[in-house]
Order: sequence, then C-alpha cells, then structure tokens
Amino acid sequence: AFYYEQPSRTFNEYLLVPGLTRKINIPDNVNLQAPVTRFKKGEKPALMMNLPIASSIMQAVSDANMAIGLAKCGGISFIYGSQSIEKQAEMVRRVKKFKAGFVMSASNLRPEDTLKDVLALKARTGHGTIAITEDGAPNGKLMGIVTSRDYRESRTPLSSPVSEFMTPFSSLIYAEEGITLSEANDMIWEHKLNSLPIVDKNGSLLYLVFRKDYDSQKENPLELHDENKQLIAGAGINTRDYAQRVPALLDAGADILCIDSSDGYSEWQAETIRFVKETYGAKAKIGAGNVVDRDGFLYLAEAGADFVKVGIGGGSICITREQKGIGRGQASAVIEVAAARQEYYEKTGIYVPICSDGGIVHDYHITLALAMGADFVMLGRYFARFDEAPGRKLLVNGNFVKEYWGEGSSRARNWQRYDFGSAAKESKLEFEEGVDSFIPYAGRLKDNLDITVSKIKSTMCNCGALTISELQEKAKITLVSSTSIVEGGAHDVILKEQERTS
Ligand code: MZP
Repeated sequence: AFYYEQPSRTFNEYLLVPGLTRKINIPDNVNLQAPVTRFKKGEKPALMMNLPIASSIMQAVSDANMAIGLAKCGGISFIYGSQSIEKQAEMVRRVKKFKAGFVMSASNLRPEDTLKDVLALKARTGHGTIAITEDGAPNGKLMGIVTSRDYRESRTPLSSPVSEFMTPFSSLIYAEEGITLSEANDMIWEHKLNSLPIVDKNGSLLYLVFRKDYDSQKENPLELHDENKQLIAGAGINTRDYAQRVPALLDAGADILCIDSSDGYSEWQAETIRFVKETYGAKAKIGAGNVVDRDGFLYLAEAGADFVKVGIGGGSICITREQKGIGRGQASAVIEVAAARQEYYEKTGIYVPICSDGGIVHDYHITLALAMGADFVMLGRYFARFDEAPGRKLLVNGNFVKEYWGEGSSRARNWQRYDFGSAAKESKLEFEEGVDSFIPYAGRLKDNLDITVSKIKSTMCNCGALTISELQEKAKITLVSSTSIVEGGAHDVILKEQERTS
C-alpha cells in the first residue's frame, strides 16, 4: 500500500494571514468571476459564473426554484438527477424560460418613436415585456409597460406615439412562465413590488397580482438580469441512463451537466464524458467527479471533463467515510488537486477548473477553498436552509427547521420506486451513505448570500486580492493548533443572552 506522509486536513484547521491591503482593496472593487469550463491558455472559457458558488446536485437543494434564485445572484444550481428524466428536463426548462422584463428610459424615447419602434425593439431583444421608467433607472418611477397583448386589445395603430399607448401601471415587471400565485406573492414581497404583471412567453399580459398594503410613495426597486436573456441552468447526470438523460437535458436547454457520484475515479465516468463529447462535440459541457487526489483529477481531465469536482465524505449529511472507509479531509483534497491542475495546465496549456464540493461550514471556508485553488465551491447544507430549497419547513421544539437529506440516504435513493414502479429492484439499497436530517431555517437565499459574499470580499481585501486568481497567488495560509481554534472564538467572557429577532 501507499502511505501518505501527512494526515488529511479540513478547512477548520487553516486560517489566512493578511497581506498588504492597498487603497484599491475595497469590497466594491472585488471581482468574483470564475471559470466553469476548461479553456486553452490565452483563450476565454465558454462558461463563466459571476459568483463562484454552486448548489449541490441534491433533491433537498437544487430544484427549479433554487436554480432561478441562485442564477439571479450569479451562481449556478445543478438540478438533481435523482428523479425521472422528464421531471428533471421540465425543471431545466422552467429555469431557461424565466424572463425578467427590460427597462428602457422614457427619456431615451424620441418624440417620433412609435409603438412600432418599441415592438420592434421587443422582437429584436427577445424581451417578454418592456418597462419604461422615468429616468431609465431600474428603480425609477415606472411610466408604463409595453406588451403585445396591450397592442392587440387596444387596437392601437402602430404609428401611434408610444406615450399614448403605454399602459400606466405603477408596478414593475417580472415575467416568468409557469409561475404559481403563491410564487408571485413571494416575488412581490421579495422585490417590494406593489403589483406583478405576469406575461406569457410572447410577452402578452396574462394577469396582474396585487399587493394591497403597498405604500406607493415608497421606493419601488426592480431586480433585473444583466445582458443574458436566459438564466444559466446546470443539471446532474449519472453513468447509467446518460444516453437517454443527456439528450433530454440538452434539449431542455441545460448549459452544463455534471456527473454526480461520490467516487468519480472510474471508467464509467470516462465513458459518459466520451459519449457526450462524441455525440455533441465540444459545445456540450460536462463536469465530472468527485475525486480527492492527483490521479483522480488527471484521469478525468484526460477523459475530457470540463471541470472536476473535489471531495469525498466531507458533506454534512455524508456517512461514506464511516460506512466505506473512503475519503479525505476536504482541504488536503483541494490542495493536492489544485496542484495537479497546475501541473496539467503547464504540460498541456489547458486549464481545467476545479470545484470544492461539501464540508463548507463557515463562510470563510469558501474563501479558504478558493485560496487553496478551487475555482468555485458547491454547497448543500448552506442552501437547503433557505425558502427556495425544496425541503419542508417545520416547527420543531419551538424552532423553524428545514429538512435536509443526503443523496445516499434511503429517502433520496427510493425515488425510482415512485417513478418507475417495477424498476425498483435496480435501485436496491444495501446500505446508506447519507442521513436524513433537520437544519435551522435561515430565510431567503438572497439575504444570506449577500452577507456571505460581503464576508468573502472583505477577507479578499485583507489578503490584498481583487480577483480569485490574485487571491490564489497571494494567499498566505497557516495551519492552526487546536488551542488557537479556541482562541479564535469568543473566550474568557460571559456571553449575554443573544437578543431574539423575530
Ligand atoms: P454539504 O454542503 O452539506 O456539507 O455537502 C454537500 C455535498 O455532500 C453534496 O454536494 C454532495 O457532494 C455530498 N453528498 C450528497 N449526498 C450525500 C450522501 O448522501 C453526500 N452521502 O455526501
């Protein structure tokens, strides 16, 4: 047997030591963009993310709601594959159909602009609806919206000036297909809207949902997506039904796939990658994993994986290490795989992004993972706590909790029984690798993510880094002793009872 000289380590055993903070090192200047797919030296990756955070390929984490919520914040969800192909493809389709409206400045309109001009703009840009605000600012006073339905109903001649035609809603526009009334209500509260026009995929107004107690004198902010008309959607696949699942997911519009397995160093994964690349060429993007060492990384990189996921046994709901005795401390795994990635880059000129998956407990663990060489991270427990996650919200012992179960738990692995009936014996569960649990409920995704991101940016400023690659270059990382971990928390004081916030 081969013996590693060092024990494997977790993120908890490391800290960052500050570097020089220059005057430009302020959070507003920090850019968290990260590559998602492999690229050649001197070229750009086909897919980037604005926030280096992905949500786990898990039933309790990544459905269409989570994918929409996270993509709106710049990250990527990988919609879980432990469901029927049809249901998963439908979720991907829902994410891809999500459309935000488009804001245009009333002052940009020329007096001679007609309805025809605005409709032509709508057709050219593919926007479902055009909202016109007084000063063009996303949170500016809304002057009106332009939808095809208004035109048809009012029979306004195309040569009419837009100002005569606009429907004077005092609300803002958000359009999504397949939205339910309760989701619409959620969005109204989330975005502090006073009403929500729902339009169909052609931009026709379907109905308006009102928030009655809205004070129209107050600010009326609008959250809109940057240039991309569609949100990015990821999806998990497996090494068994890929020949059927992959075409359905790509047809639904999935931008990136990822083979989901606790141990990715296998010929099945290489075969799956080969199938995708031979059938669809380089334009189909596929990540693979999970691995925890140089050999596993090099195998998947050579097989053509667009990114490689790192981590075995570190997930909060994972008992793989206890059940099977395989795995590695997450920090050691990331450090070794990042070194292998660099070696591969120097040898081939191809950069293969790596994703640190599982085991993130504190927000600073994300920064550590990035500093150690991860391009992005994948989190399960973190996201499962939010409203957007699929798990039920329950009141247990006076506290709100959400359900969170592992993909290796019998709860997750039983899905085929419900979907395929007699195919149940194929998924016979001999032993579990994951648990079914509760985690404290934490509210809305965006509120929490904003705080996490501001911590990451702040730490990067301490390290003198404005980008993730600069962080990786400059970071000074130290191991910490168990006594210095104690020193790092509040100690030798009597804590006052924490104020309860409702
Ligand atoms: P965490 O963010 O909850 O610590 O970890 C989430 C990760 O745990 C997932 O992305 C996945 O890699 C892994 N996972 C999911 N289910 C299991 C299991 O049942 C598991 N063992 O280990």
